[in-house]
Amino acid sequence: MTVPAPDSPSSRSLLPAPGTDPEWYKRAVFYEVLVRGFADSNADGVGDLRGMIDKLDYLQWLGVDCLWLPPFFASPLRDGGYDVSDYTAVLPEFGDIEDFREFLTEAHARGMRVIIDFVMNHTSDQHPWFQASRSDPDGDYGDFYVWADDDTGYPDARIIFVDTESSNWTFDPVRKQYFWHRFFSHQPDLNFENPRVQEAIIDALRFWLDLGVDGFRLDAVPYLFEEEGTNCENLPRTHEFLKQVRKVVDADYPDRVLLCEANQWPADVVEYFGENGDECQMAFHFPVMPRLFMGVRREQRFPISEIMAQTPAIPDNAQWGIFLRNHDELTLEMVTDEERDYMWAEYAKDPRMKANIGIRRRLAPLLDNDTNTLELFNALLLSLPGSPVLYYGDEIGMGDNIWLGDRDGVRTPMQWTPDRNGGFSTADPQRMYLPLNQDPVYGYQVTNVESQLRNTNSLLQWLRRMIQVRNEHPTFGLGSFEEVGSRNPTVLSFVRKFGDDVVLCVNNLSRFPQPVELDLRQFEGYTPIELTGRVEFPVIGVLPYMLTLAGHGFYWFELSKPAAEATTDEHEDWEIATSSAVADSLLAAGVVSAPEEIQGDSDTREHGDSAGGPR
Ligand code: TEU
Ligand code: CA
Repeated sequence: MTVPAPDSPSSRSLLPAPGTDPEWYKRAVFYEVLVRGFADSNADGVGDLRGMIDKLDYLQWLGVDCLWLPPFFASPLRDGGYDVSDYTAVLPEFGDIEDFREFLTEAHARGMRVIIDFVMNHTSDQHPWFQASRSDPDGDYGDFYVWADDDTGYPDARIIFVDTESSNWTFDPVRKQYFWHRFFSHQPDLNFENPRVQEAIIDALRFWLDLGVDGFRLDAVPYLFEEEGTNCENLPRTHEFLKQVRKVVDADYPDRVLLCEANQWPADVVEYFGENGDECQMAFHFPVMPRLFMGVRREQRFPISEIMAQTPAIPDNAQWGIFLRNHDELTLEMVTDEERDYMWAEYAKDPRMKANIGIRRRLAPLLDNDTNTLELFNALLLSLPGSPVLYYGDEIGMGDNIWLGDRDGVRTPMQWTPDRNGGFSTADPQRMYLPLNQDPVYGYQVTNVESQLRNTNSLLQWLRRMIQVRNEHPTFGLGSFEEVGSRNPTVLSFVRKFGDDVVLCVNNLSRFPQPVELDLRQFEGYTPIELTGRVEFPVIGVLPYMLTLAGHGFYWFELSKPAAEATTDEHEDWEIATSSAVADSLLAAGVVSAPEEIQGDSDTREHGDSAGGPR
């Protein structure tokens, strides 16, 4: 399978010189890819770093700017690598440091950055630190973990992996004490009260920064410190330590990003940016994700509007990371109990689809493999404020396997071709680290990169085109977000503004065609140009702007400024505006609630986008 050469390799070949593009992450499209699941270069049934190198041309062709690699460090792999037994060693199955160095070089040569996962909250119980801590309590590592004589401490801390854990304490028969763990009992939490732990973690971060990684996805950061009488999440000491990490990165490693994973409510997550933007540059926006699925299934924009309205402003140098799916279950930790029941009822009809507080399904099966819905969700991912984070395989609509354990059903091998093992590996099929999907709908025989490369109407080709359109408009990464109201609750509309780069996004969350009247008076005289076809739509007047949308349809309009001189009919328009007929329709469209609200004076014309529309 040959990947077509990227349009203009030269333009993307060189990354800006270090220190010259500190906020690259605000314009970037991220792509999460499991080393274990992408490509097997040595026929042992396990993906590896050399396999990743073989697929960099494909990722460059797709148009992604930064690759996020979940943990590939030494690990017993009991939690997908998030149980690290050596922070500075590559798991031999995946390759070695030289393989990683070459992977980094080859990615950078193609203009793609690389961030790697870093799990600082806990290690594997197989980590030599823990082995030493349990066997020699008074030794150097005796205080590297959180030990106690009983399991009564921190009772207000919730259990995260409710499917497997009944307590956050586990008794260790060697040390005859209990150790603290927020996740699996084989993942003891590090004791960040111990300055030597903090040093060891920063040393490990420096190891990878010295190698040239462009940043880290900081795993499970809300849980670094514990305190009696609290839920042991988002504590001030945790923020202090992350600010320390940021200082180190800013001081010695320019243009590197810290993307934190804090599965928390917006008000708590924004703290991870630091009030002066001195903590993490990026944070995942967990609460918006489930509300996209809720809004579309309820065919109501309110779940999305509300969470956007509840999302506080963030520091100038900060950026949200937005995603639809990732390597974990679709988490429902940040929704209300009724919303969680609704989501389970709608999206997890088979109990095997549930995992912990969430749903272990991939994007395409969650959306019943409906092309329009898949395109709508990806359009929202690429247009809502924040940098989009794609998940490997979702670009071709890969399926899942709910018969596999834990979250493995969404971590199956990438499907490249209809050939043996989907072109992922030439090993015997029974040797795969996880079986490839082989069902009639999502099986690799039908859902694979090769067939979609050769089909210009495939999801893959469509997504690539949309990423290109997004790259032509910096407002998607850098612009403000302003929802545009309308009386039709099934339509979510918003404007992204960045200087003259103004884009109106109109999204039909319902499966049925919908009409909508938008209050675009602040853009009176502007011409909407649809971005995928560059077709001009009627000039915006003072009347509500009428649009009709296909089921799950969406529009991206560039709102281009009117030519300087006002045309005659536009003047007449304005005069008419005051007439009663117009008043009625503005009332009918719910744009104003009383006639006297309709302004008579002339100033709206001049200021264009600063008057009228909702803020
Ligand atoms: O997950 C951390 C975490 O907070 C989880 O609750 C997560 O938000 C939830 O599962 C959402 O999907 C991280 C990793 O993403 C996960 O794979 C690891 O198992 C976990 O840390 C422990 O390291
Ligand atoms: Ca391999």
